[in-house]
Amino acid sequence: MMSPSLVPGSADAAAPRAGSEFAADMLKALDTRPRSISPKYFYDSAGSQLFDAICELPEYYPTRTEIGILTQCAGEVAQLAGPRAEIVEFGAGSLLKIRLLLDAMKEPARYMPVDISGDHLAGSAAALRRDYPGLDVHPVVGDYTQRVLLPVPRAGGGRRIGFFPGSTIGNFTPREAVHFLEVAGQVLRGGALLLGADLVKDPAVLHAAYNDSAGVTAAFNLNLLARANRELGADFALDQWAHYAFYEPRQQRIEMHLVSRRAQQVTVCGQRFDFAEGEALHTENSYKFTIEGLRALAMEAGFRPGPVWCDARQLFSVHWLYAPES
Ligand code: AVI
Repeated sequence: MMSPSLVPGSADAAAPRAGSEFAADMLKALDTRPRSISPKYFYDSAGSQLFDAICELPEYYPTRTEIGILTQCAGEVAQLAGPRAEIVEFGAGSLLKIRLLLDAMKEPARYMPVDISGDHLAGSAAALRRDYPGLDVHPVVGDYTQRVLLPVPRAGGGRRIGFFPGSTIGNFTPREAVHFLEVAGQVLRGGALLLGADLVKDPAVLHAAYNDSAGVTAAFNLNLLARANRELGADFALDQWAHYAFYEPRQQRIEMHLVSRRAQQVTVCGQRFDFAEGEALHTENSYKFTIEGLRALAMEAGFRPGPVWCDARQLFSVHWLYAPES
């Protein structure tokens, strides 16, 4: 399983210290109240490995549930996509998931994963070229939340089908989600988007998924501070911070925070910041959706909702959304 490569900025240990986007965003987060930083900074190589481990946890149902749904619906998806489809994956995600689609589709013509991390793209592209010799694998390095330049459609090619699995859409704010969908709609004009979205459910199930008994999600959250220590010369004492994740039903989202266990001072990029006991850094939102809510969001961005597939327990949903024609 590969990490979701959440939008840009997954630069690793080689990133410059004080001048990096991570440095600027961390300093801004620490200077603002309430303190909050984008979840994209989870995904350095240590964080990506921890995310892969999360996907295997018994409590973390989304990955295996979505794979189950994709296995079931791949044939129908292939019918809807038609022959010689050109697939655009937003993020260089799980090879397992894209293989399920490619294996079901009729002569898929082209696969274009879009990701900010060239290394990530190169690895998955090489594996797919080897296994699908007739497929034109065309990685595109870029930020898929902004307008990306894709190659012109191939002569005689089929529809453009977007793929955005994993409920990564839930890590955007609703406004960011609509913006992403608008950008995707322009790229996929006349085609469709296959989108994975985690569903609203029993809060106990959600709570367990983000508070696993092995402590992997806690390590994933705390890795943000470890990364700041590695890359920004910060001095976060990791044992003085608590992973705190809870479901907020009004906003239908899991919130993850890092909470200071005591009053303390922290130095980041040579600047000192005070934390009171119990003060938090908000590190992630993970929105959950009703089927109708997700379809309404998609319509706001100009998509026309098509079929939806779910698992028997209604934990997760996979949506076929028709992209605007013009
Ligand atoms: C990548 N994303 C969809 C995951 C989620 O569930 O929101 C990230 C994650 N955070 C904690 N566990 C998994």
